[in-house]
Amino acid sequence: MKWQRWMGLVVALGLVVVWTTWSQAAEDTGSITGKVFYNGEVPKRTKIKFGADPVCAAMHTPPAGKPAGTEKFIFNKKSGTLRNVIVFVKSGLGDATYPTPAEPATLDQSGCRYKPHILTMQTGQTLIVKNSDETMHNINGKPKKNSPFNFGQPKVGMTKELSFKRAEIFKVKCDVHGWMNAYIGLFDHPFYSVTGKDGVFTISGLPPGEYEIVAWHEGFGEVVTQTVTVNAGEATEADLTIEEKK
Ligand SMILES: [Cu+2]
Repeated sequence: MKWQRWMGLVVALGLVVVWTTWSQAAEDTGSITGKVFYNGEVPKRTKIKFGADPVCAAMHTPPAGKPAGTEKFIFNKKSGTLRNVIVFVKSGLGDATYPTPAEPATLDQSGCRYKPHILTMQTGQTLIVKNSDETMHNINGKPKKNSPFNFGQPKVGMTKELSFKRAEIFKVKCDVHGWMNAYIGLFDHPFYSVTGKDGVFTISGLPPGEYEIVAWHEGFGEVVTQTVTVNAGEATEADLTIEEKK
């Protein structure tokens, strides 16, 4: 047999092994899915005042741009749910370790806002901080378990790579534009999800077992904890409710 044929055979066998492992993994694991409801008075969502920086203001003034609402508390009226809630596995994983994603996470400064407002990623993963605006931004982060950072990106197109060793959730802000802030959620495993417009979270790929999941929101902190059982090949439903702070 020529070497090309041998190579072909080796590649084919490799693919079979990869596929089998992947399909077994999908069958052997389960997921947790649900909605994060909010019960209480809904604070009024106002428009961000971009006036201080003419470049920012222009991007949010019709007809060229559109106004944007404050990001701290976004209630999804139709479903009664809350957006920008991180739901993650807090305990139950034991000593297992997980590979670091090769894909970087990106925190973009665009339209004088951080996108996304809530960014989740794994420890060790690369974070690309980038400036898509033709104005000066500054990225000031004060994590407690990782090294703090504070740097400016005065020009459009600038990028900087960061990475973090320890799991925690911390705030990032821009000292030039007082309304600009974001949160970075770092986890030492891949089991986390952020609620969107529908308030839904999904955590998949979990080995069968009992887990403690937690909901975190920037206005409430770690606010709801629930114990959930995961079975292989099943999606366990777990709705969470955040109550108004009184
Ligand atoms: Cu800024």
